[in-house]
Amino acid sequence: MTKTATLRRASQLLQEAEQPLLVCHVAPDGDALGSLTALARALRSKGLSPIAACADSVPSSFNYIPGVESVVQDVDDFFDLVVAIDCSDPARMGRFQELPHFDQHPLINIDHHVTNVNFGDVNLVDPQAAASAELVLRLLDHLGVCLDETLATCLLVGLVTDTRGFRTDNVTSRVMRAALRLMDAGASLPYVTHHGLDRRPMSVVRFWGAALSRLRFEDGIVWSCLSLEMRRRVGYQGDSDAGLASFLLSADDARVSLVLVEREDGAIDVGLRAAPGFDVARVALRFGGGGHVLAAGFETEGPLEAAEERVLEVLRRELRCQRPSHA
Ligand SMILES: [Mn+2]
Repeated sequence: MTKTATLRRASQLLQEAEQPLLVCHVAPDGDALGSLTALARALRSKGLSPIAACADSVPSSFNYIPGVESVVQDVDDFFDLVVAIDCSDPARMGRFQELPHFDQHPLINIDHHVTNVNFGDVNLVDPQAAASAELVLRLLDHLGVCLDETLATCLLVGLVTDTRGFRTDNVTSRVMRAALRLMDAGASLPYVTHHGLDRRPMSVVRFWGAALSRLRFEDGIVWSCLSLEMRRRVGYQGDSDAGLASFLLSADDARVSLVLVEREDGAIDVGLRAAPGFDVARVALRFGGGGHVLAAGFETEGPLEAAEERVLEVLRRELRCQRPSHA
């Protein structure tokens, strides 16, 4: 659990600020954007003028999150505090770190990744939290913010998407109680589940189709690689794997799933998922990335085939050391 002293320090910094810069991670997901928009709205209700920012543009599939239209990609306004949301390390904030005077302001780090490097002046970091949204809720409680339907919806997006509908192994009765509170405040679970989990753009379905046609399975590892050319052919413009790694892990006998996506700049985005009993955060850390025990990712150098070989080699080695006793 978050220490009260940490919550107190974070609240204090926020109350002393006028225009905090709130930043979620690049290639944003539902938790990043839900937590970002919730905190922005809550601080506005407290008389602050927060700037909600994400270095990458927000895909239209997130338009169902209230307030997402006010998330900016460029910041030239004054700010006097930085709040990093759902970022395991400073690089996840993207180019905002290069803003003049960025380092001269205090930084609150709100995150739940087990690989978080505690880069803030205040680290509201709890790897047992199911989502950063859970931590934002704790902070809002501490600030005495009253939950309304919009706030509750934003936060429920974080809980639902990061737990894939309350089915990850970090979902405890505490997480469910947080969700109940959000529903009592007016958030609709069917609305959030429908938009957050059950709908995806046609280009994503085509992207999955292309990836599935090149599926490989060996030694408990199921994987696929997506070249830039394939991605262009199906019209998928995102850099993420669009949930594909989680889907691949649903295959019987899959212990670990892996998706490598070639980006415009030639670098390769790698997403990893593991069945309970394996730790892919360790693998991601070795490549300079981060994440959770069962879901992690990193970025590595191209070309695609070389990256595939490199990652598989490390993964096979890790799987041999980590082989659970029942295997
Ligand atoms: Mn998260």
